[in-house]
Amino acid sequence: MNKIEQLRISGKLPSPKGVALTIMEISLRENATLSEVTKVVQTDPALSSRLLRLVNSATEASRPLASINDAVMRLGMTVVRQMAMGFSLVDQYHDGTCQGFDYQEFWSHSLFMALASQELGSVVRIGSPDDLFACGLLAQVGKLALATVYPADYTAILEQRANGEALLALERERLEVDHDEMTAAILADCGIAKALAEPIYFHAAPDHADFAEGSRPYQLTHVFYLARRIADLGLASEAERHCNISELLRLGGKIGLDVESLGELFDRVVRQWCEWSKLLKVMANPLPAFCEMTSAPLFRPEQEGKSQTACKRVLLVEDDLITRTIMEGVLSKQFGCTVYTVENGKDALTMALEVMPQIVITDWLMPVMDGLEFCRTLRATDWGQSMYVIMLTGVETEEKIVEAFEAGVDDYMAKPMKIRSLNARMRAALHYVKLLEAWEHDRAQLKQFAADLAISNRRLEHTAMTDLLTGLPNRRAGLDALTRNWSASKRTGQPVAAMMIDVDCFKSVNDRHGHAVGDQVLQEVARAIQSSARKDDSVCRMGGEEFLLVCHNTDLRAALLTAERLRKMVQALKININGVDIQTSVSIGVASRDTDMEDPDDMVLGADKALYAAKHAGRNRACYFSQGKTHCA
Ligand code: GH3
Ligand code: MG
Repeated sequence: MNKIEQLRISGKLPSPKGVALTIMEISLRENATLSEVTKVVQTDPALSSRLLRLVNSATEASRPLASINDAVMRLGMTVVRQMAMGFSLVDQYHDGTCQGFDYQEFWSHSLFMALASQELGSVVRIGSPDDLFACGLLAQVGKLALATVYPADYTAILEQRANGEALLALERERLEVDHDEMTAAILADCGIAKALAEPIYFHAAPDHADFAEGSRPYQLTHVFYLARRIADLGLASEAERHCNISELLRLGGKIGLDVESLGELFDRVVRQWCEWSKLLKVMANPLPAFCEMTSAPLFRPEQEGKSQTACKRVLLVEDDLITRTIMEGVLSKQFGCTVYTVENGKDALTMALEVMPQIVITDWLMPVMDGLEFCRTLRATDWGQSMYVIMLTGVETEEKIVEAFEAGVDDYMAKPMKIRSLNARMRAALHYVKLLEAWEHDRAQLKQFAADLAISNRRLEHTAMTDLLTGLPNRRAGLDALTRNWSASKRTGQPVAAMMIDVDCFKSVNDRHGHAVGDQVLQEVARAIQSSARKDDSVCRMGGEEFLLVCHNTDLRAALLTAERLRKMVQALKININGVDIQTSVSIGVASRDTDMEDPDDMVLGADKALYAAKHAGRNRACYFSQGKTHCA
């Protein structure tokens, strides 16, 4: 028996109580009815008002529902069960005995993630927003479970301040089970479908899942990950926000959300978070608008500690041993910098190219190449532009200082060098380096963001023109192709023909074998039509079981021959689904561009009339439209 089974049997896993438990029991019965569930919900005013809030938040634009009966009907048995379970856990585990576990913060974050999942669900249209709310709320419930079952051990684990994979490994090592496994077990108990539970399991590290790119589980995993990162931003300290925002922009770009849409979504989630927090008695702090966060200063210089300035590379160019030794000591000990020393401008150039220092401190008067020439040469290179250069000067006349600045230095310092003065200069230099790094980081993020957005736009464009079931171009794309072919035909004088193809008695396939089998039959027919088309022809699914084939440079006679060949091909198709042979046929209406047709719509209309005639004449045949009349062979 595995660890989770043991815990389940011991009754220690967080589980719903009272009304929520009754709802779970009813809803898992086969003969359960919604009105039974409604009656139980009505006995709990808190649950009733929360369900009403949920149902009304998803339909903000339409008339709000006021009756719990309507709300339960709208949400359905599964969502009501999940929400009752989720809310019951929030109420019961507001607080607990695990010292290291912040229960308030946990629910605050979970609620934020629930609302972000719900909003993303309606923007990306990947699942029912209500379902996603429940998933978001419970996405990390395994942590609560570990805190509940092992309060002391989990406190010790949390004290290690591990995150992500490291935390999971620590949990497995000490408790033989990790919070992701616990979450999966609780979601299964809640009756959350596997199609949602699996993406939740992988959501914290989407790259670890091997879902096919673009598939529904893949998209759901990324939506949950983004929802989680949005919640992280909601609870982040002011100093942490900047990193979070850059990543959010990148993730948003991946699913086609630009900065503005992401900002609007975030602000909506924050508003709802504040409202919901009152209903659930969960902590929520007011947050600035998204656009304010993105335009906030990157960091405050006064917050800069030694740790932030550590490991900067400084190139010190000084021929005087004593000055060099003192400065090297200050720079490495006081500022934690890595210091490279050389004695003249020529060696300094070689060293600068090798170690790419962020800061250069150089003496003026030196043998071989002096500081001024070194600085000029440095600034003439691409790689030496952004280094911060401080010049040491023995003579502090205005003329000399101007000369130094003209050579490209950023600052100067008088000799003999004073430690206080060096400290002040270094603070300014480090401030510059920090800003430069933040700017470079942002630029890299924006570049990545723009690239992701471009890819996702191309994907969206493709999706907008493609029929999901058959993979053929959809009606919109088909009509575009029709217009293009029509114009080319007018321009070149070459003929063009259109065929409307409709599966015969398709409704009875659905009725007899079910909709899923009907879908597969449609896919087979689509494949047959596609394979019978020539390279320059365009095929599309017009909708339902109807297809349009536009034949380039084809007259009516040739089109009729093609139609007949296609008809026979479909009739001969052996479609075997789950061991059952299904036979089908198509009726085809053909028309070609005629002198009395004004636009492509006239040609399609002609093909439509011919299709109607083919159906009327008994189906499984091709008829054509010519000179205002339909003809069947
Ligand atoms: P006819 O020979 O006159 O064309 O009869 P029919 O049954 O093919 O036509 P009808 O218009 O009566 O029914 C078409 C059916 O196709 C009804 C609709 O439910 C079904 N249908 C439309 N789109 C899809 C789909 O994507 N998948 C499945 N499985 N069925 C679909
Ligand atoms: Mg049909």
